[in-house]
Formats: sequence, structure tokens, C-alpha cells
Amino acid sequence: MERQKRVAAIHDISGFGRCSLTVALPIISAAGIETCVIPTAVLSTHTGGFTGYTFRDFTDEILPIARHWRSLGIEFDAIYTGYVGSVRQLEILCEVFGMFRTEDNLIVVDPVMADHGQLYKSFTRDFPAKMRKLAEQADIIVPNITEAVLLLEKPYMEGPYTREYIESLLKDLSQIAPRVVLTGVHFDDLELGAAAYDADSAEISYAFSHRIDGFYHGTGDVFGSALVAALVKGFSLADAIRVAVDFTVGSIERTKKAGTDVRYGVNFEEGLGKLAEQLCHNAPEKLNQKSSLAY
Ligand code: PXL
Repeated sequence: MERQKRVAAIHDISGFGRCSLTVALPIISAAGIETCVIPTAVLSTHTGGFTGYTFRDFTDEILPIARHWRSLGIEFDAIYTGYVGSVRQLEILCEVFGMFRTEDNLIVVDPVMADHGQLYKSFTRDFPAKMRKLAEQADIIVPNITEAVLLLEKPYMEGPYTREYIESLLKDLSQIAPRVVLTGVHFDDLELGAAAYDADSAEISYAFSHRIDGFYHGTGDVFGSALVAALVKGFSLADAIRVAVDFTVGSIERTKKAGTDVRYGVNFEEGLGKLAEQLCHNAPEKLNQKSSLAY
């Protein structure tokens, strides 16, 4: 029997609002992957649209936890980081990557810091340049279009985009990390999805779904977690973005139907059964890239 895969997820815990670790832990675990966590901070809610949230910083715990794991000889098939609260934490995470990097594990950095052309209010102007340094240590980066242009120090443009624009962004981003997954890609107003580029094979792939209006919080983390789960389970980059797009869109659809406050995150929980079925039992080669499974 194949050894069970193991992932380290390093994000904050926002107790309410379904993002970061409260999303990564259940989604990656549902794929049958052992999921270990380092909380970088504990908040009562995420910072997107709530006021008065509590915040307890865990910066000083990150290295001691990582060193303890190292002393136990624990190894990971992937390390996955998302929202990072400060420049100091970025530097610490670079050190953690150095401790756990192996020949064949995956370091996945989602450079969470911006959306819709705007840097999140909690970050200073110098943050994107520092995030780039962490992203340079990754095997795969997962920016949205705003984060991509901030990493590249290019101006933000509203979509719809041309294929040439997206593909030139992918190639520029591959100077930062060899595999790139870009989210928020759209060539018209009807469909939205992700594009992926593998600089080693020069292969570009796309996964689209119908666009659902409205901004739902935490969808980047739902997408990133499903992507990490699929990649660790051996799915190709092209298949993994298909899985992650379908799982995210299914979660948004359920949430929209229920009329839930968009700050509360999306109902990914009711898609976990099908995701588990797909990632635990389907051999990667059997996934039909064009099929959009209903989550
Ligand atoms: O989903 C990204 C995220 C994670 N954690 C915290 C956040 C955000 C986005 O705003 O505020 C605390």
C-alpha cells in the first residue's frame, strides 16, 4: 500500500468566516492526506469586512514548532502557505521552507495580499516585494491577477483579458516560481477560472466555469486547498486546476442559493464527500479534463 501523504499547512486560524486553516485542514484531510498545521495567528474572524475582531499573534511560535518537528524527523510531501500577517513572518517562513525542502516535495505559496486591484488594508506598500522573496522559494505559486501584477510590479488592468495578456503574465510569473496557477482569469463576462503554466514542459492549461456574480470571502483558500490536495494525490497541474475550479464553484453556488452573508465564507463542507471520492478513489489518469463534476 502506498504511504499516506502528509502536508504542512501554515496559515492563520480565523475562528469564524471559513478561510485559511479552517478551510485548508478539512479540505486537504478529506483527500486522505495527513494535514499538520502551524497557526501563524488566531483571530476571531478574518479581516475582510468585519470590524472589532480579536487578533493573537503566533509569530514567535512558528520556528519552535518547526524545529520540534525537524527534531522528530518529520517530512512533508507539501508545505502550503497562504495569508501571512507580517514581513517578519515572511522571513520566518523562508527559514521553515529551508528546513523541510526535499528533492521531490512541493512548496506551494499562495501570495494572499490583494484582490480587485487593491492591496488589502492590513498590508503596507512594501509587502508585495517581500512576498515576492517568499514566492521565489516556492515550487508553485497561486496568485490572483491583482497579486500577480503586484509581484511583478506591473499596473493592474480590469478584465476581460486577452489570451496573450494572461500567457505573458504566466511566463513572467514563472521567473518567480517554475509552476504558476493564476486565478480570476476571464476572457469574457460569462466564464471565470484559472490558468496554469509549467515552465519545464512549457505547457499552459485552463479550467473555466460559468461566472457567479458577487464576491465571496475565502474562495481563494478553498481553491488553493483543493489544488494542493489534488497535486499531492498525483493529479497533473491541468487536472488539479479543473478539480479546484469545480470544487470552488460548487461551494459558491450552494452559498449563493442559501443567501448567506458573503463575509461568512462559502459552503465547501457539503462538497467534501464528492471531493474525497474523486481524490481518494479516482486514478489521476482517469479524470476527464473536460468534465465538470457537480460538487
Ligand atoms: O482568505 C484570506 C485571509 C486569511 N486570513 C485572514 C484574512 C484573509 C483575507 O482577508 O483576513 C486573517
